[in-house]
Amino acid sequence: MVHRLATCPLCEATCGIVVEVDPEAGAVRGVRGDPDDPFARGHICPKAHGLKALHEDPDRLRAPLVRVGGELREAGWDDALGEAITRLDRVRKAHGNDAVAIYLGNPSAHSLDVMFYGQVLIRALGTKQRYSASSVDQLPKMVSAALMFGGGLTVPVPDVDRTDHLLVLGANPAASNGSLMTAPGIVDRLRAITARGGRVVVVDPRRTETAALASEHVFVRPGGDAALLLAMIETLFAEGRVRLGAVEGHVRGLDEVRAIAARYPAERVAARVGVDAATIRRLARAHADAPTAACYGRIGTTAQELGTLASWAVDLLNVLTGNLDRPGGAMFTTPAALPGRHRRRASTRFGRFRSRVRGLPEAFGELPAATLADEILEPGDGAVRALITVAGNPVLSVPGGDRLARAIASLEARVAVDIYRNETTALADVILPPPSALARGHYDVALYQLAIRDVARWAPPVLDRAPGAPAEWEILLTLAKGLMGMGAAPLAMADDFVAKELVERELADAPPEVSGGRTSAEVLAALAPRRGPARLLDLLLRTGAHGDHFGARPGGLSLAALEAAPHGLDLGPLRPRVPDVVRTADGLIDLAPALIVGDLARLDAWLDRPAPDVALIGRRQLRSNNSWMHNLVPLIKGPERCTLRVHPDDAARLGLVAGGRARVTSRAGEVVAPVELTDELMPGVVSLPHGFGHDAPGAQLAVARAHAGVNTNLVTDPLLLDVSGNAALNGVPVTVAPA
Ligand SMILES: Nc1nc2c(c(=O)[nH]1)N[C@H]1C(S)=C(S)[C@@H](COP(=O)(O)OP(=O)(O)OC[C@H]3O[C@@H](n4cnc5c(=O)[nH]c(N)nc54)[C@H](O)[C@@H]3O)O[C@H]1N2
Ligand SMILES: Nc1nc2c(c(=O)[nH]1)N[C@H]1C(S)=C(S)[C@@H](COP(=O)(O)OP(=O)(O)OC[C@H]3O[C@@H](n4cnc5c(=O)[nH]c(N)nc54)[C@H](O)[C@@H]3O)O[C@H]1N2
Ligand code: SF4
Ligand SMILES: [Mo]
Repeated sequence: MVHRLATCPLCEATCGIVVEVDPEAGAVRGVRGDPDDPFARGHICPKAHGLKALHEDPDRLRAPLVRVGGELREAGWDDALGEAITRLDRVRKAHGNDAVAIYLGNPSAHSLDVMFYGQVLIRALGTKQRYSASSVDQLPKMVSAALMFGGGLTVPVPDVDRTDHLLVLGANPAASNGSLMTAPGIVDRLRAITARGGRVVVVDPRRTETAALASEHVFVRPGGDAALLLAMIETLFAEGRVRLGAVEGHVRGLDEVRAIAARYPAERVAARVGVDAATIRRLARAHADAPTAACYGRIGTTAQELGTLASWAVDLLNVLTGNLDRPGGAMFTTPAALPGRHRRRASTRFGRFRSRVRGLPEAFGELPAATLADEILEPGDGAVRALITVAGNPVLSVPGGDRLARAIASLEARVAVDIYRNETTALADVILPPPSALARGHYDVALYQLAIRDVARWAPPVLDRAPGAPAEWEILLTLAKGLMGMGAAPLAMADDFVAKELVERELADAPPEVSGGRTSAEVLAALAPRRGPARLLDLLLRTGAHGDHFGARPGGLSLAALEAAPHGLDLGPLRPRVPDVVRTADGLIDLAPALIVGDLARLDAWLDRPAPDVALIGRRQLRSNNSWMHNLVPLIKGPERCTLRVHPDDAARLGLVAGGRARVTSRAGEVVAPVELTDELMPGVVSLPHGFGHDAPGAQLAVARAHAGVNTNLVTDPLLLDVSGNAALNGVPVTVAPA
């Protein structure tokens, strides 16, 4: 029995873990927190134990599946990969590159393999039909950050360890463990704020597990955040409390913001938002008067109708109270590995083309996932005829899941790279399962960009891969080279090509010192003999902000340096980064981007529209992870979780009883779910978790099927979108009646 260090890949908290393994048997005996991880300090949540169950899950696919005569059958790797390429290629040859769509799911953000080689596959496809879970998640924040700061991931992170005042809107880190805020052990960090005399204020239509830890909880009507925050900002201007602090001289659009805010006094928005005017003004003063304060918004502020406006307003509040870019406020990271770090161009990539059927804007090269079904089902030139999903389950994650399932079933070719035969992948012609997460190296390139301290931790694979089973990056690269007509080229050669390309791209705009004056060829030679994701990571680390510049900066970071520090490195608290971090065209933070100002018309319409009788919101649960951890007994056991939570007053009014069943109906569809009564919900708001509905034919999820629940995304509406194209999964108008 040996103990091996790893990083839990299951959520954004990036907890260091110790995995007890029997390497001979390839078996996992147990998982515990790594007390010597300087960031997580031994903290884990129940999901970490799920890693063992995940590794052992008999339903987790160990061999590829290929559809033969209508049925998915086990196949060898060469055959399955060949079959996938042939089927996709046939569609491309017949209908063009844009006939093949690709959807990347959430675990992509937790996997070096998919981060790097998913992009290679996308480039090989050369398709405009790109989708990901981003557009059912954080896209509004990315659009607002790109417009304000010049980069989609230039997102300010609340400095929770130093703040005196944390205002949380639409996030439940006590269940989610934090998002767009990598902060392991977040519950302790929140408790520490109040313990040191600070305040935590939670604004949420539900009195959540996080609200229970907070100094104050304020109910808000779903969708009300932008109006609430603008009204708070109006108070700040009216009372002469606006100050820019560190970013003075680095912003533009302040006068415009003053004029905008003047239109949203607390008294105008109070009734519709569900927060009285006195409370709005008090919240504003508290934020401005605190020695330091940070405003933080998450899914409740992004996956809603006014998500981009709300995301913008969150950062505006930070700017206007002098809290952007100062310790204890909202700050930017200095990540150790940052792709494209030296690119100086502004990277607002929005609306450069539009979706064929609904004319929706592209964002960061992707189209809204809510319109994928349209692009498949609507015949004509440019219709999608094939789909690759990588680490995604859009049938359960995207609004209009039933229609999407029908659309996927109608395709000429479907390939899935996934560890499960789930509600989406069961429709595929070929499923290519990557190895267990414990059999791959791990470094959180994406999540460390959003961490509350600068940190770096590399974990080599805990277990060996099964003989003959390719790594996920090898699966993706094999597909890519096959689709580029280079199927016969050795994988190692294709990988050298990928590394060469990345080196050239990273060095193109970089000052010569980051490579210690080396040419691209010399850099490539210095990265040998590493290959795969580890080589690409080493490049980013060595040319990165903390890098060793290939020896020119002794003591700097490299993958070797991280290998020598297996518990991870703490690179310190967040530091002021403005103006360096700002990449807008003129180098100034844009407080009033035209796209966002233009969207205020929708906010006005929202304010004028009466609140729906009942609005549906989502709910995350600690022992769950979107749609894919319901097949693990230790996590799913216990009382039924896919329940409709209803306030008792609403229940009385609507004729619902605890334990009875309710039919939830929207414009888009309906589900029937068991009722749970609780006054934690704001009256007029009901809540149903997502990721359930595990009764689809063909899926191989025996445990999940026994806890099937219903798919809330049959009720959420593919037509209800934010200006960014993100789905409004929260605040869906519904009617609720006994079933
Ligand atoms: N109504 C409603 N809908 C929502 C949300 C909501 O709040 N409410 N939340 C949205 C959000 S924030 C998100 S991120 C999306 C998630 O949407 P998706 O990403 O589409 O769905 P997941 O359930 O995360 O599915 C992840 C898939 O990846 C597979 N997988 C796990 N690990 C690996 C791996 O290492 N490699 C590969 N190839 N596959 C792997 C799993 O088996 C699973 O099939 O759902 C969204 N949908
Ligand atoms: N255990 C667990 N952890 C997870 C996940 C999981 O499924 N399970 N999923 C992961 C993923 S993919 C993500 S993106 C993150 C998400 O991380 P969080 O955003 O922290 O997750 P949620 O629990 O969905 O919190 C959203 C909150 O918004 C509230 N809300 C809904 N509508 C509104 C609104 O209009 N205004 C306001 N102010 N609040 C509103 C909801 O009541 C809820 O409390 O969590 C990640 N971590
Ligand atoms: S908080 Fe997230 S990263 Fe930490 S153990 Fe739980 S699931 Fe894993
Ligand atoms: Mo997400």
